[in-house]
Amino acid sequence: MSSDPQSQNLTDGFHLVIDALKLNGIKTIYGVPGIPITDLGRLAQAEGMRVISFRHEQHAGYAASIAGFLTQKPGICLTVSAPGFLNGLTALAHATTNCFPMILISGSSEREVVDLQQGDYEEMDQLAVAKSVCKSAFRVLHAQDIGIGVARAIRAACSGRPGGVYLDLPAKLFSQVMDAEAGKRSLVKVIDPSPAHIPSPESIARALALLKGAKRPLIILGKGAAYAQADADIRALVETSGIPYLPMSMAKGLLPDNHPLSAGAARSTVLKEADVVMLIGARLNWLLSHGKGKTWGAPGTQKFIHIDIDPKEMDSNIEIAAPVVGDIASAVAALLKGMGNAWTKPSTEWTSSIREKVESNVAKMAPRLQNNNVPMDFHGALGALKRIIAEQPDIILVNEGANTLDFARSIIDIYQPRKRLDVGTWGVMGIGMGYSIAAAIETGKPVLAVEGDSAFGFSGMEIETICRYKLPICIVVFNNGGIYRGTDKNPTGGADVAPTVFVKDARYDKMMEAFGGVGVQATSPDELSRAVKAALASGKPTLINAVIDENAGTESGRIGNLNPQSVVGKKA
Ligand code: ADP
Ligand code: TZD
Ligand code: MG
Repeated sequence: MSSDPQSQNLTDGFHLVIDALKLNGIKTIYGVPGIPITDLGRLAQAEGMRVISFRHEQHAGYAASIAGFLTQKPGICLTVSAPGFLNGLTALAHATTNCFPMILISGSSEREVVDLQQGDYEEMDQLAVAKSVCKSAFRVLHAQDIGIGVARAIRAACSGRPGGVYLDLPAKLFSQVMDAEAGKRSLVKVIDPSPAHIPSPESIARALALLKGAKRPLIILGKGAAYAQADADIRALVETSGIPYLPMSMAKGLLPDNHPLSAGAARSTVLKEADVVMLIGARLNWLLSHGKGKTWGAPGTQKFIHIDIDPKEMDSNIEIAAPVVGDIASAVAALLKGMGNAWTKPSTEWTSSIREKVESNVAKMAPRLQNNNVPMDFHGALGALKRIIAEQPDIILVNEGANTLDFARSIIDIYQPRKRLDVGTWGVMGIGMGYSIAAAIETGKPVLAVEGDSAFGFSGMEIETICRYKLPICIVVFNNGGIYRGTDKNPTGGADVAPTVFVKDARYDKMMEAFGGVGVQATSPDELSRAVKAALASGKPTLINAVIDENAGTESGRIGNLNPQSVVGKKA
């Protein structure tokens, strides 16, 4: 409340927004200041909230989205009107697509002027624009409705399938005053924002019957399972059932990647050969080839159990023999209970054949991960980072790029839940610094960001934010001189370089030094290892320019099959 004695008995829109957020346990705001929300940030800080100011709203938005994933509370992104709002919108859409709870709060211009299109400062009908990319969108016009507006936004973001919510707060709202007592009464504390969805007993029985009859069962864990924070039960389900599991990228670490039931290094074998597949918080989207085609077994030979909180997800791509609609914690607990103590584990014929495949693939890879080549290749550099994470498994790994992403995902083992954060459902570049900042702030753990040089560029300016808040983030830029590789040539022989190529021998480490952080150039895996260890030991913001052979990558990393290529008119 205001310290001005004249207004002891009054409150205003600014304070009501802050009080409403605080009442609901929200402690951090990620955003960029400006008209009309500058004072909102100032006052929020004065009232004890953490207000993290970014250089661009997109990265504040990505930070909010991953804060939502990590904490199950909506991450808050605060922006100015039209352009600031639009900059934050990409992240709001991203949060919705990835099922992360997030609220984008944007100031907006005067309704009367906007609606008559009379040309206000930063005029835009933001509510209408936001609607198509988020789960829900609300606008509050009166101070007495702020409490209910914030409550609706929180419940919409968290309940059912989590997602992005837009909250439009017109400039006039902030200076509206009302009686402080009435204001306090108008606030709403959301009780049980993501209520349990207990799956029906019939659906659990159907799933168990299918699992019981399976000869070659497989569990697929997705980032919904990581989000659900039912870590102990998920591990117990895998171990009690004895069923091999495959973690999707951000589900790595729910069980340690070196767990004897991990089929991670035998992905193509298990997807083809399993006869019953149980999906837990993973969609059958492009990342799983839609559950059909040559990645999978012959049509009709595989049956699916699907656990998801969103009923519409069932049969989205193929028939689901046993839909289990409910929240993962409740569903997994019910399955465990139903398995009891006398569950028959799958045959060792199935589990040992997977084990052998995993071990032979791991053994094949091992020598390449020890190489100390200069210039580095992806295996040598990532081998060094893999060994560091094995020694310090509470590090949060943030990862983006093409080759840098695909190689790191398969090479770096993760040992704890929610320790791998990456490009997600869209394969989006630009999450790197926003995710790193929120991961450091929300968890207090050290962060290692492994970034393609192109990927890093999308959010690179946020290294100033990292240095400003002195966050324990170590960024490793895998500098291969371009997108996928640095070797493309302009076929015309003209002065412009090819569209995928960057400045040769760029020194990203010097950028970090400009803001008082530590910059290091690493040309060998040994140097890289030493630099990362020093960064982790000091906790100082560090950027390591890891020089990677410009020939080392392949086009589009491992998803080259999705890349249409011209068959006509392409010059050699
Ligand atoms: P991945 O990319 O790892 O395969 P997806 O993002 O495709 O994962 O899938 C996550 C799924 O998890 C979504 O369909 C979402 O509805 C679901 N989900 C998220 N939280 C829960 C929860 N608490 N209980 C059940 N399902 C959840
Ligand atoms: N823009 C956005 C927002 N997301 C994208 N995924 C892309 C563009 C296209 N894109 C990829 O899919 S990967 C990538 C781009 C630009 C960069 C790959 O280069 P890199 O990684 O340097 O980050 P490698 O290691 O050189 O492959
Ligand atoms: Mg690159």
